[in-house]
Amino acid sequence: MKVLNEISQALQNGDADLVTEKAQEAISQGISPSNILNDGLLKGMSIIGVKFKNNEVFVPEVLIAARAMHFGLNILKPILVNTGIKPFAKVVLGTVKGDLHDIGKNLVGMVMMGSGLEVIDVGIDVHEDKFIEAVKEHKPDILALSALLSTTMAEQKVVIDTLIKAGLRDTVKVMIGGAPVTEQYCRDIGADAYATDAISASEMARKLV
Ligand code: B1M
Repeated sequence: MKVLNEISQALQNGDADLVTEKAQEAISQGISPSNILNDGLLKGMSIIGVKFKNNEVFVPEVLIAARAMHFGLNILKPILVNTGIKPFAKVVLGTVKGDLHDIGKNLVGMVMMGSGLEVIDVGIDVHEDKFIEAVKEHKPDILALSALLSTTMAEQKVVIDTLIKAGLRDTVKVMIGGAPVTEQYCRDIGADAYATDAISASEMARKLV
């Protein structure tokens, strides 16, 4: 569909205003949020990811594409989040220490909210002690840890080890995710669940509780 290609292209160009305009146009054409997301926004971001890897674009271009992605997600957020379902469980969600990637985390949070979970987002670059404080304060059913770098995924284990030391491991289920994370890694570090994307993260969260 033309408008989805335009969204993808505008995102690659880092044109946040055009992404906003085209995302609104796509909604008014009756295109589903998941199509807008997968075939527009995420398609554009994945092309940027490949170009970044191949040194065809650099951090500044990726940053402005990420900003455009946030604008697009903001247009979809009301549709993804407001399904009118009463929250049945609580999730504390954050990106681990040393990691600044938040697009995937935000998306996971939105889909979880839309499927009836209360989500407390503690942000990015979150120190293990801050996760522990959040568990003590909010008493969530699930602690959801995102990591996008192979260098920061080890922090997911640090958080689990810190939960054990604090005597809190049995009070909360731990879910992990992010591009470098695998099912095997989930088992290795003693997490309760792993999910590959936002939809399966919300389905997995429902199963866990
Ligand atoms: Co970064 N970056 N980045 N980056 N960046 C990656 C991740 C990379 C794969 C790019 C590449 O080389 N091809 C690479 C990591 C390599 C590795 O470690 N294996 C990389 C690198 C190296 C870096 C820097 C080190 C670059 C540098 O400075 N030289 C640096 C690190 C900064 C830091 O964090 N300390 C860096 C910086 C950045 C920006 C700040 C410029 C920007 C982030 C902006 C932001 O998030 N606000 C950025 C971006 C945008 C990317 C890419 C291009 C896109 C990531 C993204 O948002 N994808 C990325 C390349 C790529 O992924 N193709 C890349 C879209 C998003 C919806 O997908 O985040 O995977 P994703 O989330 C998915 C799933 O992973 C899953 O569900 C989500 C939705 O479906 N998921 C979960 C995520 N969390 C989950 C939690 C769950 C369950 C599922 O349960 C709890």
